[in-house]
Parts: sequence; C-alpha cells; structure tokens
Amino acid sequence: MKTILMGALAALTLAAATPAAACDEHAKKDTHAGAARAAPAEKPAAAPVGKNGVSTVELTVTSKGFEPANVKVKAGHPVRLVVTRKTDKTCAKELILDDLGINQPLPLDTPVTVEFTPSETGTLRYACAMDHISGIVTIQ
Ligand SMILES: [Cu+2]
Repeated sequence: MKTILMGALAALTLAAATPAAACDEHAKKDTHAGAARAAPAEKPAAAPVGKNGVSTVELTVTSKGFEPANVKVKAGHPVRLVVTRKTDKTCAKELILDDLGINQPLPLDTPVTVEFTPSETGTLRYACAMDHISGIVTIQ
C-alpha cells in the first residue's frame, strides 16, 4: 500500500514540473534560436500617423512569433503598440524592449498597450524574455 502511494506522489510531482519548463518550444530546436536572432527580413509594414498624432501599431503573437515582425513609424511621433498574444504555444509571453527599459507581460487574448516616442531614426528591437523571438520597429 505504501509503495503505491509513493508512486502516485512521484507521478504528481512530475506532472506539476512539466508545465513549468519555460521556452520548451525553443529548447527543442537550438538552430531556430540562432536564425531568429537576426533582424527579420520581412518588409516593414508602415504605420501611418493618425489624426491624434499617434501611430498605432497592432501586433499579434502567434506560433510564428510577432506579426508583423517589422513595422515602420515616424520619428518624433508617439507610437502606440497594441500587442495581443493569441497563443499559448509561444514563449513570447512578455515583450522586452531593452532600449526603453520596457518589460511588458502579454496575457493571453488581452490587448496590452506599450507607448513611446522615438526621437531618432533607426531601429528598435524587441523580443521575448529569452531573446528567441523578436521583431523590430523601424523609425524613419
Ligand atoms: Cu523565447
């Protein structure tokens, strides 16, 4: 009787430990991490400046990563990123924008807003917490 109970406990511990493994999608394929680290080759999607002077950019997190992974905005205008994570099959559960000190959690199916005003032209890179999945904002 005692042995059976021990077995059940071990099984429980295992089951509890499995979902805690972060970034397992990436861990399975190491080559993916290296490839994704390069700037996305995708042509930037231009985000127009709205009447309120703000460029609103809708981003989604899917199993493919951030979409679109490259957006173009204008320097000197506030940018509002509205980010919605649509899948649990991603480790991009946060958006890290190192240059601006932004670390924004991305709850499932809930649009969250990240706002900043880029003053200079160039690119801003953002990524998941483990820096596997990334995207860029091109500032012109
Ligand atoms: Cu990751």
